[in-house]
Amino acid sequence: MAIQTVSTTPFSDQKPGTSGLRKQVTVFQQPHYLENFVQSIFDSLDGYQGQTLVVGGDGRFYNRQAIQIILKMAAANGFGKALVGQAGIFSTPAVSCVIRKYGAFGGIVLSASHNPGGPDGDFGIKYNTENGGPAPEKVTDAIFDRSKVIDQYQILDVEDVNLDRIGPTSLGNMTVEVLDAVNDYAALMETLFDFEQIRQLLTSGKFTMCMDSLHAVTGPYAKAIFEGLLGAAQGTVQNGEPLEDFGGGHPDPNLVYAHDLVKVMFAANAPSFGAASDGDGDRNMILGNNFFVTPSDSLAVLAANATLVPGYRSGITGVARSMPTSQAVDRVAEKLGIDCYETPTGWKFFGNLLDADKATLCGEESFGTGSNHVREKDGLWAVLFWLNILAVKGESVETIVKDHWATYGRNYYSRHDFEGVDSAVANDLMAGVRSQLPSLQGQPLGSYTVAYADDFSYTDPIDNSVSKNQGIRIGFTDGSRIVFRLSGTGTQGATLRLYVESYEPDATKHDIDTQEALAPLIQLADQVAKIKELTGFEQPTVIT
Ligand code: G16
Repeated sequence: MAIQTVSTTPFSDQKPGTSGLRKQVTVFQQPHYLENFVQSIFDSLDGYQGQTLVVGGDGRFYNRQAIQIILKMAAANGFGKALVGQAGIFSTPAVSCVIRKYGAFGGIVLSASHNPGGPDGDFGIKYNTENGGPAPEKVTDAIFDRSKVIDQYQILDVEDVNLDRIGPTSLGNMTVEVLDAVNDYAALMETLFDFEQIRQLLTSGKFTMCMDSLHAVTGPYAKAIFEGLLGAAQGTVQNGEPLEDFGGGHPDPNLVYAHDLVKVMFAANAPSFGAASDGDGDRNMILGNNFFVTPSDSLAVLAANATLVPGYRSGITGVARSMPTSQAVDRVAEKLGIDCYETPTGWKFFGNLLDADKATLCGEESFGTGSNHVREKDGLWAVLFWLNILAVKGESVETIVKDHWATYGRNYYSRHDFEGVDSAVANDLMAGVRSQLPSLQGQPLGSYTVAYADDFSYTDPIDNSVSKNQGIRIGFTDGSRIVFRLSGTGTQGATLRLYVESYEPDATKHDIDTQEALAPLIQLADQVAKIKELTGFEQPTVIT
């Protein structure tokens, strides 16, 4: 049972992005690459000797190999126990649930989320702390600093662990416990939602549902929960078999990549309710019969109706959204008399607010919604939340959303992505917009007047840490906004994200096509940033 100490040299590109380290599989397959990063994680932590580490991933290509390496390194570094999902699979919210339930020291999540998988696809790794949430920036910064100077790592020279057999095995002095990947998560969901009422809805014969797991991690969870515990018809879950390459698709629940579901939900005789989740199960998309719910609206609807759901019956303490997410939830918070926090993009920024009970529900425009039940966003939780509201209200998704707009006004909202832009061009474009900010303040722009123009900076209200340069905002006096950001999750070139929002209080104007309603702002954004001219893109690659 020899502990090997292996000499290594640093890689210069191990800086975690919005959500951990994401690279092409081929990068992770380089000798020592994964090992260096894992040892850098361990070297940045204190006090884990004899403690428990949770390890799991979304089942993408390289998941099993990576887990074997991580387990052998955890054992060599002195962890006492590792909890692993069967077949190496855990959805990201399930990792968070298991860390919290078993009082683990932390966890390692293997996923590149919505990015494609397979030998030529992407892989990723991130560290979650004992609250079950993604490590805050001070930890990821420490990991990156360590990765720049690392010169050795420890690993056990032993046979691989059988990841398919549930139960404990020994790995050196560490115990590896293989857990059913679904049980603990499903049990948590049963404490939050009225399963009996949802079961009645799903078996009433009047309500039909289609859940698309996009051949990613939620397949087994969705089948066990919807078709098993809740009695939905067999076949309710489509693309429910997790595949190492997600069947060649992008496991990204949006109108472009979840095309199978979109086809079903926008057909004649479409089901009453449709939903999709992403590679690692933390994102969600919600659809009604021929109706799309924007993630920002979804957050607002959940907040407005939270007390209909058992887990939130006593009310929510506050809400939080990422800066580029629409301000729809702000209006709900105002009406409820609770605080609404605006954070940078990245679920890690919600952790302190949830721990301090300042926010109960959180959400992002990037198809992420969650609550204080775990410390990750949670795709199936959002689907269950919607089902619970639908079961109580007995109305369609479209009626619920349109009634919401009639009460609060509608925040027209869209995100335009320009993927695969040359990084230097993208940085120049952002610098060009940044340089205009001081002169824009108070000025007319098209038919709008600029109320503020800045580079978003966030001071965490709990630990006072400051995160600067989190996206350029140009806000107008009528509440409209355009926001520019470079994605922190891509692996090739740069992805420019343009977020556009305008507020319409008049219910007679709530049925305009979103792109049409936002057209003047989209044009202004191009005028300010010269997107077409600088990138050469005539159109965005993805519009959500
Ligand atoms: C991650 C983060 C989210 C973020 C999203 C997109 O989600 O956890 O907070 O909104 O990336 O980030 P970006 O705009 O930088 O690409 P996931 O689902 O990829 O883990």
